[in-house]
Amino acid sequence: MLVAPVKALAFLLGLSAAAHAAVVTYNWNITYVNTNPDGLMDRRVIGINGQFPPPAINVTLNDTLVINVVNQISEPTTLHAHGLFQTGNNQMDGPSMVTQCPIPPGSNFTYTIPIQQYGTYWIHGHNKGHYVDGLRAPFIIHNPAEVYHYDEEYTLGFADWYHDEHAVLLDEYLSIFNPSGAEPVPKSALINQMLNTQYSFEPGKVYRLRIINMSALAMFHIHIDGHDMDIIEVDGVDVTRTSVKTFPISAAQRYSVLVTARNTTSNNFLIHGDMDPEMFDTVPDTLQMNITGTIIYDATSPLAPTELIDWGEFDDAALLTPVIPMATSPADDQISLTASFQVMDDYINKATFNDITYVAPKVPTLYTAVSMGNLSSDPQVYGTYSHPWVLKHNSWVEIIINNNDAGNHPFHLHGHVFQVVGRGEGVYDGSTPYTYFNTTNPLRRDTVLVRSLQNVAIRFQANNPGVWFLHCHIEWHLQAGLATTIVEAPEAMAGILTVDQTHFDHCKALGLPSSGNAAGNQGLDLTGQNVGPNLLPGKFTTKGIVALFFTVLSAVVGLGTVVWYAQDEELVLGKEDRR
Ligand SMILES: *[C@@H]1O[C@H](CO)[C@@H](O)[C@H](O)[C@H]1NC(C)=O
Ligand SMILES: *[C@@H]1O[C@H](CO)[C@@H](O)[C@H](O)[C@H]1NC(C)=O
Ligand SMILES: *[C@@H]1O[C@H](CO)[C@@H](O)[C@H](O)[C@H]1NC(C)=O
Ligand SMILES: *[C@@H]1O[C@H](CO)[C@@H](O)[C@H](O)[C@H]1NC(C)=O
Ligand SMILES: *[C@@H]1O[C@H](CO)[C@@H](O)[C@H](O)[C@H]1NC(C)=O
Ligand SMILES: *[C@@H]1O[C@H](CO)[C@@H](O)[C@H](O)[C@H]1NC(C)=O
Ligand SMILES: *[C@@H]1O[C@H](CO)[C@@H](O)[C@H](O)[C@H]1NC(C)=O
Ligand SMILES: *[C@@H]1O[C@H](CO)[C@@H](O)[C@H](O)[C@H]1NC(C)=O
Ligand SMILES: *[C@@H]1O[C@H](CO)[C@@H](O)[C@H](O)[C@H]1NC(C)=O
Ligand SMILES: [Cu+2]
Repeated sequence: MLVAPVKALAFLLGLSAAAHAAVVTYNWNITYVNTNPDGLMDRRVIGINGQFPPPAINVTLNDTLVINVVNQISEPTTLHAHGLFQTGNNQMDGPSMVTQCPIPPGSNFTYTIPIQQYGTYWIHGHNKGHYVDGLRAPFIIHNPAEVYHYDEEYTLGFADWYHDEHAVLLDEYLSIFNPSGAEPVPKSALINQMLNTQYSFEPGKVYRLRIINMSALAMFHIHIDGHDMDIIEVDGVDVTRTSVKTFPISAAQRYSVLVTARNTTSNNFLIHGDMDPEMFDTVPDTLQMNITGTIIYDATSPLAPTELIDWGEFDDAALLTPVIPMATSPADDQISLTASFQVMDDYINKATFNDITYVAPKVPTLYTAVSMGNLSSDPQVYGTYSHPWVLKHNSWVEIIINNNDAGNHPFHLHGHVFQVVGRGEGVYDGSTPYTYFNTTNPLRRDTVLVRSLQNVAIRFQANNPGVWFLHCHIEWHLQAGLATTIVEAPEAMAGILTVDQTHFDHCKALGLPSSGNAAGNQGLDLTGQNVGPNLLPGKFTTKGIVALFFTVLSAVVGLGTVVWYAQDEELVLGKEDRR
């Protein structure tokens, strides 16, 4: 049964006859569903109202979106509307233990979100890896005054797909038996969590394709046989029309492209999403790396052959320019974050920013911010392992994200689009002047890919008081601790932010405190705060640990396994060697 969203008119006080806004209500029971989306494996997934895939959300600028959630799965869960600013509405942002206690099984929570922006977004679970198990859907916000003309639109949500549940894979990933931190490799990839999607095209029409990467791990390269793509939107920001043959899209990023239909119906054409093998430690023979949807002009026409495409270089920030210009300002404060993976003193390979692996506090950080009075400006109250950064209201902040790892990482900041102002090689050490792309009108987006052994500088104005999570959007890396907490303008939260009683009821039901500092205490007494693993004493390097691990293992398992060991060591160390 598909439950249609309920649209109701909300009357605006005031004189404007033209502007009206609707309250759009979705009733979403979060449920388990048994299904076989890739045709290879029946499994339990997380869906909505007994349906899979979850339906897309479709609203218009200035609407109010209401999602009545009933948690009917056996674990606490939350929803996060990715890319929404949630100005004055931080309590509806959704990341578990950052802005809310998760919704206990059997309980309800209503997400009420005034729609203050437009473009292509997505909505997904933000507790544990619920989105990897299917709890993700496109979230489209229409602008009645679109910048570009088009006749029709389609949304393509690309995602990787696993056969085991996230919890099972996470146990294998964050394990002493995986010292190199090799991520679980997906079994397949899907468009809109289905196989064989089709998009009907008519000659003469212009189509807007909204392309969303809802993956846990994989990066895709997009191209369409026989058609050019003109990029017009990046993460909700309209950009100057730019024609491309192919472009890469990292986890959580979105692009809209305009595609002009051909003049004849004599062929049908494939839309390609090719997974980038660079992300995977091993590529199993059985994995279908390249997936396709089909543009249908005429069901009886033959398929045009696949064109060979050179992925080439694609530099989003150098290529694309926002339609609504916004100059950058000199930064009042600069934060430097260095991402790396290290075997910690629990002998598990964890992700760190500045050698700290994120561990959620006992009290969701937003509740600490609103309950600590003037101490809320002191980062100590948020706990060591939530890794907080307190920003002053309306200051301009530059964050340099250094990627000191062999893999590429897409970093996402909640509550903002930031300016991508610069990019450099290696770890920025502050000694040389930074080379900026463009301070006149830099690209703005909410998820930026930082390639291996490079750094990216982002800037934004701290004009959205609230607690905003900053993290890698590869779900495995978030679970490994690649996150930090931005506490924006706590001194300005009073009078702007509220937290409803339902939040506190959920904490109580889960046996969690809902006020006080990160440990649930008063003042600066952090006794009993959640603590993470720490770095091992200096002389142990990750590479050393990996080698030691296999040496010990081979001694334990015996000589009979020498060949197997040698193969595996090469495989595992291959990743380290790229450092
Ligand atoms: C949305 O609301 C803003 C602020 O009230 C108003 O200026 C704008 O015209 C509205 N837009 C639409 C499409 O209703
Ligand atoms: C959600 O589940 C409740 C039972 O808890 C049921 O009454 C209701 O009809 C369901 N709603 C939808 C939209 O499926
Ligand atoms: C989205 O909503 C708009 C406005 O209500 C409607 O015209 C359109 O058909 C909807 N699109 C989808 C895919 O449901
Ligand atoms: C939760 O929502 C469902 C469906 O809307 C309703 O039947 C149920 O009474 C609600 N439960 C609580 C505890 O509010
Ligand atoms: C989505 O992003 C991931 C991680 O960045 C990437 O590996 C995958 O190929 C992307 N998918 C698409 C369709 O671009
Ligand atoms: C379609 O045909 C018209 C008129 O012949 C031509 O101007 C136009 O470039 C063609 N468009 C495409 C996409 O081939
Ligand atoms: C996938 O497509 C790329 C080009 O985009 C090609 O180089 C590669 O060989 C293809 N892989 C498979 C397994 O077909
Ligand atoms: C915090 O507020 C208290 C009482 O409201 C006041 O006594 C104290 O001086 C303030 N502390 C700081 C650091 O402003
Ligand atoms: C920066 O962007 C502006 C606006 O798009 C453009 O006019 C200018 O040439 C760019 N400057 C540089 C140095 O790229
Ligand atoms: Cu990552």
